Order: sequence, then structure tokens, then C-alpha cells
Amino acid sequence: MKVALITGITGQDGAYLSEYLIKKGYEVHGIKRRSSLFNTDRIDHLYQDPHVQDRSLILHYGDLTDSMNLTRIIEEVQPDEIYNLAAMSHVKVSFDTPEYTANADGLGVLRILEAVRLLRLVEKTRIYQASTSELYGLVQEVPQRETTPFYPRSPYAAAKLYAYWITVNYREAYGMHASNGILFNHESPLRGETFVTRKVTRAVARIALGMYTKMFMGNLSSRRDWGHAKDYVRAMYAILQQEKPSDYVIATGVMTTIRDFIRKAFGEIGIKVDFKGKCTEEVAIVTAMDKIRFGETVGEEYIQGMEKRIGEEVVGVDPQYFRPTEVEMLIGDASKAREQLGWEPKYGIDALIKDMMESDLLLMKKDAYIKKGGYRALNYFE
Ligand code: NAP
Ligand code: F7E
Repeated sequence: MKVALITGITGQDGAYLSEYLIKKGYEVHGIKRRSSLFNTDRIDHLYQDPHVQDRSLILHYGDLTDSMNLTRIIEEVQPDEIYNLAAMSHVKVSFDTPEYTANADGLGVLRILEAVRLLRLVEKTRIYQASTSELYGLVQEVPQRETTPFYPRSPYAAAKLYAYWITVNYREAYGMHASNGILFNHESPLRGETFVTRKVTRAVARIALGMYTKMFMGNLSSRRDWGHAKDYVRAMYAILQQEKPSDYVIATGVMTTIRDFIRKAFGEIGIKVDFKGKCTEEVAIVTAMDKIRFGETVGEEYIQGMEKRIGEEVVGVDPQYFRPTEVEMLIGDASKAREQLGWEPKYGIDALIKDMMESDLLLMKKDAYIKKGGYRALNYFE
């Protein structure tokens, strides 16, 4: 039985990856931070009581900023594979907490690489570093590929730049099987609520159910290459199964503006919105409604309420969501992953939005969501 250690197991990717590896027969160990409230919602369906024999999921308290803790856990677990997914992952928040972000996101992987080296696990343990399309920042080439120069635009990206290069350096200096996955934005029903896609799908669901009037957004013109997290954790696994370590761009190759993402999310439930105005005066107004589609996706009992919103504003702009330096556009070329890993995304942007909208509509109709077991009882890969 192979043993994997996942940092950031309580996050979006950690949850999907742990389920994926357990299904493959791995014993999965995860590092979670102590918190004053339970923070394991995304993996509760995989949790096993510590008294169960031969558990496939074992959690350890830890933190990327604590090298002794990381070294002790790695020594105890003796992992075949380490997936370093833990990070302060919010770009806007990294401007507020730049030093902490550098410590966790930059130095965190150094602590892991050094622990593996000092514990003489170089031959045994393979390491995956969660690198990011944010490294391209102010893009120097379109689309971005493995050879495109980096130009970070936030404390988050600058920290991840160090993490990227120290991973490459340990590979070259000590012959470690250490690889970077340069993943473009990937989303899902498990996405943190303050990232733009989830903020939109939650708000659209609440507007449809008459629980909310208007969402306030930042830069509507920025463009992202959005994939589904389920597809992207398959790539992480494939990267560590290669004979030789290397760095890979993982992306769909399709770019969408925030404005179009919002249009599509409303479109998914039969609502047409039109944008008008410029900069901070820009708004989106409900201009039409497909009652049949709305009835099928949201529920007939909500049609009347939504009809009353035609002609009204449902989206506005609030400059508090602007970033001091913005990444205006990202689009990836994943040819290397396609050729060497045989990796292809199964979800396009429309299928991604459908999955997120269905889940958030259920979530906002809490009773139905609880009856279905919430995401605690769902198997993500079924
Ligand atoms: P996420 O949902 O924000 O999860 C981050 C995880 O890291 C959580 O489990 C969090 O714990 C944990 N964490 C944060 N700081 C930590 C610390 N100091 N010590 C230990 N654990 C810590 O992020 P994600 O979307 O799953 O992304 C996974 C990784 O991929 C991150 O490194 C992210 O930067 C990178 N990435 C993400 C994307 C994307 O589009 N999703 C794209 C490229 C790269 P809590 O649950 O306690 O907060
Ligand atoms: O923003 C714009 C915002 O916060 C996307 C992380 O997973 O992916 C993620 O970083 C875009 C930006 O993700 C709002 O200005 C407009 O241009 O969803 P986001 P991100 O910054 O791209 C990369 C690959 C990572 O590595 C990161 O860990 O959307 N935007 N209005 C908004 N963004 C937010 N959050 N909220 C808004 O209201």
C-alpha cells in the first residue's frame, strides 16, 4: 500500500485529492491546522475514528510554518508521496498579510524539502509543489506555457515564485523527485466562498431564491482560464507517477471574463442579465427570464418572486475588491501535460458552472441539501 502525505488536506484540492488517492488504495495522511471550530467539513465523509484498524485517512495537527512539526510528521509517516497543497491561497488577502504569506507559501515547501533530505528519504519520497498561474502575473506571452517568463503581481505570487524555484533547485542539487504543477484557476462546489466563481454562484442562487438583492464585485474585466478541481487533482497524481520529475502547466486553454462568468451563471437558471455603465458605475440588470428553465433548475414556486426583479440591478461594482496590482488575464497551454501525462480536462466552463450552480442552489435551500447529506456524505468522484 502506498502512503501519501497531503498538506492542506482540509482545503478544496486536499479534499478531492484525498478521496482520489483513497480510491486508488493509498493510505492518506493529512496535515491540518488546529482551529477553534471544526474545519474538516470537506473531508468528513472520509474521516475514520482513530480506533478503527487499518485506516485509510489519518490526520495530524501541523502547520507549514513549523519545521520541527513537519519533520516529525514526515519521519513518522515515511511517505512515498508528499503533496504540498497548504497555502494562504487568497491573492487579495496576501496584500494584507504579506509576511505570513511569504512564510507559509514560500518557506513552507523549503521546510518539507529539507526534512526529506535530512531524514534520508530522497530515494523514497516524491514531492508535488502546488505552483500557480499567478506566477505569470503580468503576462509575457499568450498563452502561458512552462517556458513563459514569470512576472508575479502579488505577495502571494512572489512567495509562490520562491517555492517554485526552491523545488527546482532541490531537484537539481540533490536529485530529488520534486515537481511543480503550475495550475491555472480551478473551481468546484467546494471552492472557498470568497473566490470569485463561488462568490458568484452563491449570490446567483440566493438572488434566485429571493434571499438577496445585489452582489458587489471587483474588476469585471479580468479574464481567467477556469477548470474543475476534480480534473486538476488527477493531474497532480499523474505528475508524481512519472519516472522523471518535471514541471507542468495544467489548464483548459479557454479564457472567460468575470462578466461572462456572471452571465453564464444567471443563464444556467434561465435568467438573462445585461451589463451597462463603465468602471465603478457598471451594473447588471435582469432583462429576461425563461420561466421553464427557471422552474426546472430553481423551482416553480420561485418564479413569481424572480419575475418581479426584471428591470432591476443584480450586480454592482465596489472598488474595495480591486487589487493594488491586478493580473488581468491568464490562459494556459497544457500541451506538455497532454503529451507526457495523457491528461485532458473533462469539464469545460459550462459544465463547471452547472455543477457549482446545482450545488449552491441545494445549499441555499438548506433542507434539501441536508436531506441529500450535504457535501459531507457525497462522494466527489461518483
Ligand atoms: P484552499 O482551499 O485555500 O486550501 C488551502 C489549505 O491550506 C487549507 O487546508 C488550509 O487550512 C491550509 N493552510 C493554510 N495555511 C496553512 C498553514 N500555515 N499550515 C498548514 N496548512 C495551511 O486552497 P486550494 O484551492 O485547495 O489550493 C491548494 C493549493 O494550490 C494552494 O497551495 C494554492 O495556493 C494552490 N493553487 C490553487 C489554485 C486554485 O485555483 N484553486 C490554482 C493554483 C494553485 P484551513 O482549512 O485550516 O484554512
Ligand atoms: O479572483 C477578480 C479578481 O480571487 C479571480 C487562487 O486560487 O487562482 C486564485 O487566485 C479574478 C481576479 O482568484 C471579485 O480581481 C472581480 O482578477 O477568484 P479569485 P485568483 O486571484 O485568480 C490562482 C491560480 C491561485 O493560485 C490562487 O490561490 O476575479 N474579481 N471581482 C474578484 N475576485 C474576488 N475574489 N472577489 C470579487 O468580488
